[in-house]
Amino acid sequence: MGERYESAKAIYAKFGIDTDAAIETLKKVPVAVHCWQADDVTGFDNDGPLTGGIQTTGDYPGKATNPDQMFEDLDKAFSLMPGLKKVNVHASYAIFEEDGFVDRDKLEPRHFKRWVEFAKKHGIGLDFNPTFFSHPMMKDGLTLSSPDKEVRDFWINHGKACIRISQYFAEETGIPCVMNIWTGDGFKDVPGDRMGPRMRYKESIEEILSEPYDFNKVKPCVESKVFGIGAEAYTVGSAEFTLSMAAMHKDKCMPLMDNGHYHPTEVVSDKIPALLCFFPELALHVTRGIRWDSDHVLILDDETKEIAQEIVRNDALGRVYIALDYFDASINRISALVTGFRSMQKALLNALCTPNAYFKELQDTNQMSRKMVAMEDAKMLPLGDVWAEYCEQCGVPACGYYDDIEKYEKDVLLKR
Ligand code: RNT
Ligand code: ZN
Repeated sequence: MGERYESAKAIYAKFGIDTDAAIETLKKVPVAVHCWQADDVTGFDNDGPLTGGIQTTGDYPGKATNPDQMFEDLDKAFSLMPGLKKVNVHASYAIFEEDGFVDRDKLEPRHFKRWVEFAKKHGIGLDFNPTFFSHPMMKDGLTLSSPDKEVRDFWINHGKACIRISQYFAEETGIPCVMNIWTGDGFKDVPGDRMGPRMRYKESIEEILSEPYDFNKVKPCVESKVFGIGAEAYTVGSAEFTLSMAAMHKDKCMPLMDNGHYHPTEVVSDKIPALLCFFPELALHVTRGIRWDSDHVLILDDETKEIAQEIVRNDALGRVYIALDYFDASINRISALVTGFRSMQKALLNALCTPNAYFKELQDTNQMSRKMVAMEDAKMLPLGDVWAEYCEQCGVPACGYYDDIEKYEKDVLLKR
């Protein structure tokens, strides 16, 4: 334990904060790392373009183009991340090596065996996502809400297959699997019927959720969105739609909020405590939108800090499933994975080292001026020294990790 940590610990203690306890708590909070940052959301099951209203920009060299490279990159990224991970897998990352290709409606647990092996090697859990995009059965921009029954049935069967795979993940790892339902279904221009697609979407999701699963192990959730690229006028799975969906099926699914998916002045940090009043559990995609749902790499910005604060100060670390969701193809992808994960961890550590009980007391006794001053003072506490101690205990560098990534780029990525 360094001198700087000793001194920081004493400073925090004056504010009633036990930094050792904060470090121990943080070590147990899982944050799901999204595999799709490693290959620009390409996946292993198709050669087509990325569709569904999302886009990656940039052509930085060295992206993972097969399972071996994916696992190699995730191993490298993990070696620079302190704390507890999960891996978030999309159905498009099925691995067919042994038995040949099957379409998404026919996927089976065996197609994800290597993901389970990877998780077991690291002693971590897996999250899962049906992939309702980058596929020819997305017809006229629609999947589960299509007016064509054949299209809907294909995607319903995909959703059901994904429930079975999620159950397999949970059983194999012993850790619950969050399974997120997101579709880019929507229209570029003003629709002539807004409710029809939503009724079909509702019925399709209900059918997917009729597949048997243990809700203690499989945690389906529904993610909302305000708009997508090419679907600017209307999104079927809007905020009100998905929230109502989750509320009506509280015994078998949860809401998922992606902080890139709201109007620019709305903040997910404020929505977390609102939902915690009603939902036992909820899920997040933490990202960084710039002007719109741009999925930039997470950094330690104000909203990331505030999201972490709302989880911690409401004692909800056990009720909120935290996952990352961004994709930047213009920079080194290992640096994107590592930096985003570390930013979330820093935000959580910051929250755990904040005198929130004191702020609450000041608010409840209407000492608002003192609260403002105290909150500003807290921003100057020596968090960096606590972070350095945490990283040391986790066996990763506290900063300056890019040299290591650059070496990996030279030795591995640029040789691909
Ligand atoms: C898209 C959603 C969705 C995807 C992933 C790949 O806007 O945020 O979560 O990013 O499923
Ligand atoms: Zn998302």
